[in-house]
Amino acid sequence: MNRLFAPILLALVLVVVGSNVGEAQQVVTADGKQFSTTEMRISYQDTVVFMNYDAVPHQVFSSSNGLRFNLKRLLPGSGGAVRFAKRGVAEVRCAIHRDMRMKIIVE
Ligand SMILES: [Cu+2]
Repeated sequence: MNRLFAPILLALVLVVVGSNVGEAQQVVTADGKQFSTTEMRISYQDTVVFMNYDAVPHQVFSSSNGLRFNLKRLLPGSGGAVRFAKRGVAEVRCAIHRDMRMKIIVE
């Protein structure tokens, strides 16, 4: 996707998601069919925004107990936010690209 445009999209996503006092947001990007990090520690109630910087769709999900989510199809240039309201470890995957894996540790 157009890399100049990506930060603008990200800014829009962050505005839409909003944020309450005491809750933080972190961003994970998908680029080159890889997540930008393999492991991330966040605090309970934090939000993670997943941004697709690739030219192909991704489908980011977690089946981990108590931390399940599914962002469905994230088209190129789009993003989705997940708020983690339980402590634990979310094994995050892409349903389309099996090699895309990361862990979110919710403390
Ligand atoms: Cu993918």
